[in-house]
Amino acid sequence: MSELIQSLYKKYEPFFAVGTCVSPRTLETHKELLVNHFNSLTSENHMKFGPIHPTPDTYDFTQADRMVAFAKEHSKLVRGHTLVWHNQNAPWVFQDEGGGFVGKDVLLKRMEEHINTVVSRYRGAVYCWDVVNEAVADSGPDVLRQKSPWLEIIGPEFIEKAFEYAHAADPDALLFYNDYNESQPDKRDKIYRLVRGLKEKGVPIHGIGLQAHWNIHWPSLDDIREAIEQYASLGLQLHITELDMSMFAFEDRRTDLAEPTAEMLEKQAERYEQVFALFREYAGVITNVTLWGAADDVTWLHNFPVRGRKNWPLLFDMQHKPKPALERIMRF
Ligand code: HAH
Repeated sequence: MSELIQSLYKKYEPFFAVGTCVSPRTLETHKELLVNHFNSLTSENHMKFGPIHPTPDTYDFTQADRMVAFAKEHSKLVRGHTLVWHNQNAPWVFQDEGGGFVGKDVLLKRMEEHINTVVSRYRGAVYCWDVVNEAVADSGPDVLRQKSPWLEIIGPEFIEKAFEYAHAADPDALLFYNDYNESQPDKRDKIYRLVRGLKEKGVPIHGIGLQAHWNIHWPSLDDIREAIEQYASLGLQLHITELDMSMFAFEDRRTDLAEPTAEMLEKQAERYEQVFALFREYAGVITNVTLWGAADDVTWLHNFPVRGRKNWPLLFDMQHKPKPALERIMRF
């Protein structure tokens, strides 16, 4: 019973903050879990460009304001997610009046206005921002993901510009580059080179976000450790920003499982235990570990990468009860 288990975030207070993403719904449906077990909150969707800035002259801060107020009321940190990404944008951003791409100068102006408005509004309330999300290519020789309108219109400097605008809007906010497959050696090297280049240019960047969308088979503990070591060598702090531990390999197409098997739950508990032990080892550089969901009933992985494939990747189950994984990361 969650009443009987010790608070997750309190147990980890000597090491790092422990967070989760939230939605307008989970602020209500998962309130008890949020209040008792997490001390950092990230909006799963409502600070993204599309939801928060749907048309050129309108911002919709309703849901973001609500979660920031909740965080304030319950003394939680807030991670801002995310300012510049190739997904979940409002289509107008990249378009001119004829429906074609806008020019570089116009897009830079729009980006600056957006970042300035959003970051200024939450100055003092949001302590860190995922300024640029997922700009690095998954495979192939290119460092940067080629299919991004930000890159296509502005060129590679869209990244440094985003950090400069964010820093100007809130000089106290910690600014992060955030990505997934961050522990996969080829992509890890690209992320490392990108961030090293930014640091060398004096771009205001303070951390790397490791999304950590992992599963019970992958990535290896050695690859995770290697990634942490390499990123940490840049002298930045690291946040684990979107941790979940899927029961399936990425390419597994099975959709017939209604419940996790006992073996899956055990394997997952073992993996969570191992990765949290590793995070504690690096508590000097890792300052926040955020899960991508408070409990298994609200994970994005019920529909990604396979529609309708039920998944159980988090620390609390469908009924919000502690799973074996939670018990194991509390035992040290
Ligand atoms: C993340 N992308 C995003 O950062 C987050 O905003 C969203 O809510 C969910 C996941 C992860 C991702 C991936 O693991 C594989 C392919 C594309 C995107």
